[in-house]
Amino acid sequence: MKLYNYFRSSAAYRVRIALNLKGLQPENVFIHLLKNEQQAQDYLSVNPQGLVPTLVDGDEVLTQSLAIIEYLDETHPAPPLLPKAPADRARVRALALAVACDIHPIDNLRVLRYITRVLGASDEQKDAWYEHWIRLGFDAIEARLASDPRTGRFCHGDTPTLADICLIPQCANARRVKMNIDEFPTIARIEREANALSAFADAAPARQPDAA
Ligand SMILES: N[C@@H](CCC(=O)N[C@@H](CS)C(=O)NCC(=O)O)C(=O)O
Repeated sequence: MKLYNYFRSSAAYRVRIALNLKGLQPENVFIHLLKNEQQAQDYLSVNPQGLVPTLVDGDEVLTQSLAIIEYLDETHPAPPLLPKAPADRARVRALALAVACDIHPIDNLRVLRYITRVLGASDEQKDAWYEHWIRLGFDAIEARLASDPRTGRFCHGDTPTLADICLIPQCANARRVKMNIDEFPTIARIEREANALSAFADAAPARQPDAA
């Protein structure tokens, strides 16, 4: 397997966690986003969206972190990243999508570049934008986690699922803009639990070979 990866990409970070949980070690191809390597023709021929991650498994070229993670879960079922019961699977997916669809895309590099370079937002306005969307999303995720007995050591029960795989990289993004995660006590507790596992800790941006 080959992973097109970038240390600071939280979507790639999700896939790194899933690979670690499954005990898989792909070869890395680093795509430096600040140098716009995601827009190089070579990479666009692999992933025309110009986004990381991309995972190549034999002849399969897989894009979109959640699709990649579900593919890994189906091809390498142990340990499972989704619970068995349909309602529980829906809960885990909803928590994951609350990050992956409703927080992360609005704070993506290309969006931040658009609001600063095209719309003329200042760095302060950009940071306020970034924090605003995380806070809105985390308020709702915290409420959901805190009120549901299915929340355990992790977002769903006592083993990591797709929900934790999405939440922990988003916490790292929040910390980068100096947000205080302790304002979201259940999220903060789950972050500590997850980062105590090597699968999560080893996937962290600072531990990647391309970390600047
Ligand atoms: N929905 C995609 C999002 C991928 C994505 O947005 N990746 C970011 C890094 S986290 C990226 O490549 N950004 C490049 C850019 O904005 O130019 C996924 O989950 O894989």
